[in-house]
Amino acid sequence: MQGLLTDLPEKLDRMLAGGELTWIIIAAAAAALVIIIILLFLFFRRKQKKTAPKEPAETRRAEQQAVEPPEVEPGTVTPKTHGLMDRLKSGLGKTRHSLTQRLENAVSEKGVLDPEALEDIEEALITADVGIETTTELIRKIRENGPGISNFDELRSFLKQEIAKVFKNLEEPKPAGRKPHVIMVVGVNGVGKTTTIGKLAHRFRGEGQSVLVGAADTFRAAAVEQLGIWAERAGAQMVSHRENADPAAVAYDAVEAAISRDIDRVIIDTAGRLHTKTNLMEQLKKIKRSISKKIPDAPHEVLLVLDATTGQNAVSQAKMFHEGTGVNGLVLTKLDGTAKGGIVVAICSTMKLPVSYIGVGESIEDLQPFDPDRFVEALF
Ligand SMILES: Nc1nc2c(ncn2[C@@H]2O[C@H](COP(=O)(O)OP(=O)(O)OP(=O)(O)O)[C@@H](O)[C@H]2O)c(=O)[nH]1
Ligand SMILES: [Mg+2]
Repeated sequence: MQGLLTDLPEKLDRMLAGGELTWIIIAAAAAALVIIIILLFLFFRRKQKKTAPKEPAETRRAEQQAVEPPEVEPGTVTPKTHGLMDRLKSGLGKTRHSLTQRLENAVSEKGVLDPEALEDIEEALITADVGIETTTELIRKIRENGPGISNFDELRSFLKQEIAKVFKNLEEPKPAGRKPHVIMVVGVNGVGKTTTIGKLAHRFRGEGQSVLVGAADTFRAAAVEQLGIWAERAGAQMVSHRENADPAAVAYDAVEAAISRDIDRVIIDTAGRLHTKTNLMEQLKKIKRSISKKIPDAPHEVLLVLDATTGQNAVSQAKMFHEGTGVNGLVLTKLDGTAKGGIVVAICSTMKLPVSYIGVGESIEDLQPFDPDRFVEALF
């Protein structure tokens, strides 16, 4: 080791004379330069990420967590039709993509609707959860019109027209003769009842109506809190009791408060029920009765919220709730999260109940009144 150190100046002299040291210094400087450039690049990239606008999903989540109520001016949530269509199209994107691809493949190969093509069309509709019954009926009609359908565009417009018919002539809930119009919202756990109430309240406030929400989901304190945040954001009033209070008493007080405060719309939130438990259904009936003690023809709307991603299970939920509570309108949520948006068709044709609203995203604007023509237009 000592020998090495004593030899070092000599070695350096020799390297200098031979020009080796100059090369080593140049190489070291070049390496240092490269390292500095990489560090600068990483530094600017981080800075850029920090200042870049948030992704829409992040923004939406942040929006939902915000407790500050937005300024809701009358008319602010009546988006232009093309805006609604764009949102609907993007919400139904998964369903449309899968369905059109399958249908296109079914007809494009031969240009005629032979039994094999019909089988493929049937499979495409069933995969989109249109339901066996409706699909069988549609296939029968396509077969009858066979010669008139020879390409994808013809098939598409035929299906649009036939599916739109499923939604027509369904009895809509009648508006209340006088104030307040009472809406009771029911459905199993986690389907989106409270979120839908928040979106609805925002929509009605945007139309210039006064809104009061009743926190009749008293099973969890968090449920009242969640509804409170939505009410605040939408600019709605809220009536709530303590945790575990009688939900029917909350509903009664909410309607009473709405009458005395001259409110236009009352929306009652209820707990997520397991439709298989009869006692829970009994409680919903009790809530309904207590509402009608204040206003005999209320609730004017019993809206059943169904999660579109649960597929055919939503049909059995609809049957159970309809039997128990006399549902007169449906809300299909989370259509943005599924390729099986055809469930809307299956439920309407099975239940003969109108779809009042559809949820196509988590943001406050992502609830639309259901328009059959717009829906089929966005579906294919
Ligand atoms: N992607 C998407 N998510 C939705 C939609 N509607 C509701 N959600 C989400 O569904 C989840 C459950 O919503 P809630 O409103 O709490 O459901 P709930 O029916 O009130 O649930 P419980 O009170 O527990 O019975 C939340 O994360 C919502 O953001 C929708 O249309 N699209
Ligand atoms: Mg809830």
